Amino acid sequence: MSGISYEDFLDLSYTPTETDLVCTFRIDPAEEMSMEAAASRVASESSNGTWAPLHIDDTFTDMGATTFAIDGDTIQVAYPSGLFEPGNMPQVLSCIAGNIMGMKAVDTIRLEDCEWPEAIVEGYPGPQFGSGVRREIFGVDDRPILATVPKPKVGLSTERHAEVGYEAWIGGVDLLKDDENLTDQSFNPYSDRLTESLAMRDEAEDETGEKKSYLVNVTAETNEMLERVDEAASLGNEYVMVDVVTCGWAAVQTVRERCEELGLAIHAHRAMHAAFDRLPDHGVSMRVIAQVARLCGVDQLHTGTVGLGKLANEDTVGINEWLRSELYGLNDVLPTASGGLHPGLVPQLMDAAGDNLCIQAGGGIHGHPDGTRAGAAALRQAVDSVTEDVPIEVYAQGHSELATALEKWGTETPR
Ligand code: CAP
Ligand code: MG
Repeated sequence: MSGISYEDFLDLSYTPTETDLVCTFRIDPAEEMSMEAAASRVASESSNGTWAPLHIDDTFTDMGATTFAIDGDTIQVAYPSGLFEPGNMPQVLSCIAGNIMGMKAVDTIRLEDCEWPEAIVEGYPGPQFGSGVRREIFGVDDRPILATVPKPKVGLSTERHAEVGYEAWIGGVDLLKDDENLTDQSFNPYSDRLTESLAMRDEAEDETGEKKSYLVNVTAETNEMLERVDEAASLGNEYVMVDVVTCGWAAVQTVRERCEELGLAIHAHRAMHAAFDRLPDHGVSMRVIAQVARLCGVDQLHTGTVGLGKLANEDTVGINEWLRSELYGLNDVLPTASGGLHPGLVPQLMDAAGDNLCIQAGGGIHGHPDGTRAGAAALRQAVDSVTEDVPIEVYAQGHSELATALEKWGTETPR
């Protein structure tokens, strides 16, 4: 018989193996708790330890994690890959972002980053299309794809919602997007909305000669969600939208499988992420949420607006770079910039975030003084000004919709 104790999970001479999952945390130890003791408890509680010393015998498989680095308030923990069930994202998060978030040994703890080894990555499908949606669905690879969410976000009748979509598609956006608050309510039922919107989509395609598609929100209980996915595919749509944090990663994994069978792309909205990532010293960073989303296989993911829009953002550029980085052959994810965007912000956005993007605007299109169609045209013109390398104010001289948008909103962040 021997034992394990929560003090034994610290070894500053340990070098992670190539199969270890390495997690970086920032921690603030509780009063009278040393950094070393708190760091050791993080590794213990998130692997095979607990608050009390334990007895073990030789039938025990050691799946203990090791805190191997401490630098100021930053610690690094290596987890053996055998600790994790292959392909089970909820189980991974129960370990690395579970009980430790509430441990009294730390006042605050934030999971900042993960380095995912091939041994774990190979259990996940990754995105089916990733940024390939631009080329494969729209035949476009020299500009961001553009999306719009009708506003008011809820309360529009089905007919009105579809008309707003039509206006926006004709004006120049590629994608109509449901708001996350809109699923299957009586004022605008899912099936009716899907059918009517796709009929409008077909008209808009005929009139513009461009490919158009619909980010229809299927978010619901998992079985219900699968039925909605099936319906979207059977009516000839190319996408579904899933609110990935609120519906949970297990559900995302199930939807991803079905979408592979049906050839549908997944647009991931991220409502509730700020409950985890907004406090700078506690929770789970958006970077890690984005990593989880890529592993589980979403094709597009909201990652913020580089701080230009209406919502607080964390390191959009760094997250976008990670989403595009090589990850044992997994496809990349197309970042979606959204939240308070309008045409005047597009040059700054593309300067910081590039053109391999989806740009999504609600108020910045439907709030245009001349309505949705003009608003959509203005957003498209703003993108054209960047791709044609003409200053936006100059481009606006020959494009009245853009000129009106600039008069209204300038190039400022909205409040
Ligand atoms: C944008 C939006 C999106 C947010 C989500 C909204 O509308 O539809 O849900 O962008 O934020 O309801 O706020 P506006 P994020 O264009 O009218 O702001 O992308 O940061 O997850
Ligand atoms: Mg919304």
